[in-house]
Amino acid sequence: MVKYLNEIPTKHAKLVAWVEEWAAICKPEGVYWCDGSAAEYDRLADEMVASGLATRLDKKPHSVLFRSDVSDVARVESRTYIASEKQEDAGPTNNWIDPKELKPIMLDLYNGCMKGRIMYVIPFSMGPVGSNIAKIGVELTDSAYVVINMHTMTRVGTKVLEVLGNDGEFVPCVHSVGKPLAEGESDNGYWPCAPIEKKYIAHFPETREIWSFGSGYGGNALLGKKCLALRIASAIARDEGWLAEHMLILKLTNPKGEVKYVTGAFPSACGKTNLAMLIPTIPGWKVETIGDDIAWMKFGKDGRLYAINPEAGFFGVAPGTSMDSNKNAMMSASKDTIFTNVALTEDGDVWWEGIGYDAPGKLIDWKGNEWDPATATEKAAHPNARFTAKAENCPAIAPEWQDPAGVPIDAFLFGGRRPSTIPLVHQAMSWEHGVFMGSIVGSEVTAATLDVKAGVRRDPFAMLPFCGYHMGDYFAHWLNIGKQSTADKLPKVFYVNWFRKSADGKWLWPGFGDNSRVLKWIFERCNGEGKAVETPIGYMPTVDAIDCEGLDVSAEDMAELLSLDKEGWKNEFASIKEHYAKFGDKLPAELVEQLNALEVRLNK
Ligand code: SAT
Ligand code: MN
Repeated sequence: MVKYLNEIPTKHAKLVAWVEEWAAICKPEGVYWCDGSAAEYDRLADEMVASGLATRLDKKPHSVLFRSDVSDVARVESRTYIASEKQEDAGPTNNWIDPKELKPIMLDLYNGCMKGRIMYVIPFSMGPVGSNIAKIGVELTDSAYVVINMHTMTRVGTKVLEVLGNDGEFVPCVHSVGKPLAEGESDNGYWPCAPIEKKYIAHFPETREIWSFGSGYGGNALLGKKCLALRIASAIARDEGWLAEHMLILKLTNPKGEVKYVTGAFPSACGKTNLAMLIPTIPGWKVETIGDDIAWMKFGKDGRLYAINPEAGFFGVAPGTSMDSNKNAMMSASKDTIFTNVALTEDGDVWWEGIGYDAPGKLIDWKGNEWDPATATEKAAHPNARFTAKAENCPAIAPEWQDPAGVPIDAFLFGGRRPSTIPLVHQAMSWEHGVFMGSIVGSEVTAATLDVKAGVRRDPFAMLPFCGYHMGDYFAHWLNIGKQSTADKLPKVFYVNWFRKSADGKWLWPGFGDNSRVLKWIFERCNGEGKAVETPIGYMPTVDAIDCEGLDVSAEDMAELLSLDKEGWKNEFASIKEHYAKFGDKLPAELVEQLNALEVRLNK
């Protein structure tokens, strides 16, 4: 028998039956239906502070700090699965496992996994409640940390159940930290999770289910984010003819008050959140934020693509975020914030590497140990330490960020960290060329920082860990999207590179607020203005087309940033061909044609 801790707030028979089925498997102490209220958030946060799992921050109003287990600090791609019925539907970029094999393994783990804990039922909406682009999910979890994070990152509770009605569709999401408690046992203030070999973050694209076990951290546990809004949604979007993308959304306003909406896909560690919240260095221009991580886009009746941000908050990387690098993110996280794995100061504030000032004395580091700036040999904050902050607390949030109709997109940006070859900005000559650009997105990695060989790590559309189906089919889907409208209505596609270095290894471009100069050219191009030359790789700005007023970059450096590196591009071909070979006969012929045509143009 299921013990309910509060009243069942819905008459949705299928939902209630599903909750009871999982309660019978997981065997929690009781089942609690979340209402999404501020009182619920405060009560759960207080309980976690009282039990020692969280620390109240005296210097940050209404904010708490958590320290995770040292084994549970990030998404684990090696334990993330696409369990489609056929292996070829998961494709070469995903871990595939037969659902018939995985489900019994996981059911075994789920059996009794919530003993001694509460099962929280979280009805949530990805996207403004009731928007026709939004989707509803329901997450079952035994982690109160997950509940309060979901409060900030999604729209939770009663209003969602109202939209769901008695028979609405929802994506079922099951989550457990995988650490049942024996009679009388408690967590003793330690972050509960399961060892790595028992962690599973599983997606069933055909049945649109998510099962997660063993981790309490970020995208492994907040199932609305990467699991639903990207992996499952990408499969739904393919079937329904729309786009679920790993993209920021920004609103760009020129001095005349004209507006363009821009989305951008960049691999991790390329400053996506910084770009979404950028403060322009050129007078009269304004950037406002719609979203910093995910965009869902559907065609409107007018043939344009309209985007919503399915999230309601930011799950941002703390280290490196400062008043200089991203003032708007710092302000967003100045109150009502959940910090995870940052360091704690003696006076109850947070600190991390790259916060912009030295540690103000001794700290407690992310592992809970004393940390002395004079003698420390390790970092005080984990490099993947996070802040969970409300979008509504961002000073740069656009007034229309919750418009259920979405915002019409004018331009797509792709980019990565490329110290050589790729110019500051170039524009695609057609939709197909734009899809080609997205398909070859990559970032340079050094052997020292990642367990992969040095060179360009291709991360097509920045979706490598997030595409819920075969990447070759995903490219084909993008090509199909272009056939559903006309060039004048489809977003223009641009490839940007803020990370170009000179031969002697110094940055050629200052980045951050000065990226607004490139956004200005993109804005002009969307208006059919902006000076450009046609080159073999696409349209590039003429040297005088980028607004350099007040910019501290020499004319030679500017020329290099905007030059076509023919030799570099020739080397690029081998690397692109190697990348494309992975997709076998699922690689669309249009992309091979794009590559061949580029090679011909460059060799002319
Ligand atoms: O942990 S998340 O997946 O939400 C963030 C990230 O790794 O990009
Ligand atoms: Mn992301």
